[in-house]
Amino acid sequence: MAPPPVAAAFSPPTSAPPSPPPNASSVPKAMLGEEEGTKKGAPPPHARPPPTGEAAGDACAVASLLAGLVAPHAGDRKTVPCSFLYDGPGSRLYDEITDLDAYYPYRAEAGLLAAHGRDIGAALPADSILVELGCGSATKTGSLVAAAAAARPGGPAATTYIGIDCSADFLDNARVNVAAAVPGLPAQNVETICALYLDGARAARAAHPAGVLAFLWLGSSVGNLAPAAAAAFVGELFAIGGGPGRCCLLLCTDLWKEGARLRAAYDDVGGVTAAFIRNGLSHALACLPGGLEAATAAGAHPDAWAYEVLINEREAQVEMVLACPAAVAPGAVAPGVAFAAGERVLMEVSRKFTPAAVEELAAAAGVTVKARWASADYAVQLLA
Ligand code: AVI
Repeated sequence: MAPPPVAAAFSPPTSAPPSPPPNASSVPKAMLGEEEGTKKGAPPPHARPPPTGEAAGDACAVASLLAGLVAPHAGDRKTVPCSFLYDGPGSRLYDEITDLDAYYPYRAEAGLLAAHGRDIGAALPADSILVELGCGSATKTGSLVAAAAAARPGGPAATTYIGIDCSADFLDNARVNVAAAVPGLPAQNVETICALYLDGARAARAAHPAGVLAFLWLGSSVGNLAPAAAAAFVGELFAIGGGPGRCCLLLCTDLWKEGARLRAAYDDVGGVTAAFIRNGLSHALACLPGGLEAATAAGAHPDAWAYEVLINEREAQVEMVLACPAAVAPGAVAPGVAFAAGERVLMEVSRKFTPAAVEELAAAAGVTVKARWASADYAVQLLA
């Protein structure tokens, strides 16, 4: 079990987003702190918990959970914050997802970084300190750091990498992996911060008050945030960094594509994603007073909920939904919570981007897209 984040685990949502999807009903501001290593020892950065979610199980996360289940606006689906997906079993299942042939985003990002790493590295400010959000074991980042180091006049000796993660185990791996990928990088130039994303960014800024920070956010996790939440997060990150000129952000995003591929990626034939999503519901119900027992007694154990993937073209997002198999009486799992037979609960949203959507996100955060590298499936952009 990874240690809990050392930094303050939660800041309350700053504002409610103006519109659905309901998974954006709060702007989560911390990362899970209870994740365990996985079958491969440590998952790739892509397999990281949601970028900014509260630590599921903490009081604030339970409050968000209740808010999503008790009284959605008329016509809105009930929701479970996606932070509940990433407990120990959930992280292991997610790791399995990244191995699935149908789950293309992980390989798409790796391919894009391999193809354009040199250019991307050279586009980062020559004096910038590379600060990776949710670095995990930094398996994909090493080559990027090497490319950035090669592009600067001082080479690796003039390069500093800071990995931020809430798992000390991952951070140990990150140190080793980055050092191995960048010959000549002095050991003291590889720093790690065990913290939540924004807290880690603050710590990086405090440790390097005069430096330019180049934040690296791999994994397309921004897609798990609704537009308003994503913009709030990016805006806050730039505020911490000191604004454009003093920091920039390398943002990786999955691209909108035809429904069949999206469906195959999120509704795999082996049912791994379904198990991942049902596990999130189990985790969430277990955090409520009536617990799983009450749902089970009503005939609504999470294993009996039907998994559905909805391709929402209007919002350009994949929606992962569970349908309740049987009515659960008001108050059985928690005060004010009831489920009707067949009722759908939104468990996760995965937004897919177009260049225009990234431009919109940047503008809403008060920054600009300065450069973009893309394949047919995936994109990396530099915001400053
Ligand atoms: C973490 N995140 C980028 C994944 C995604 O593709 O949205 C989460 C995921 N959920 C089901 N499969 C993958």
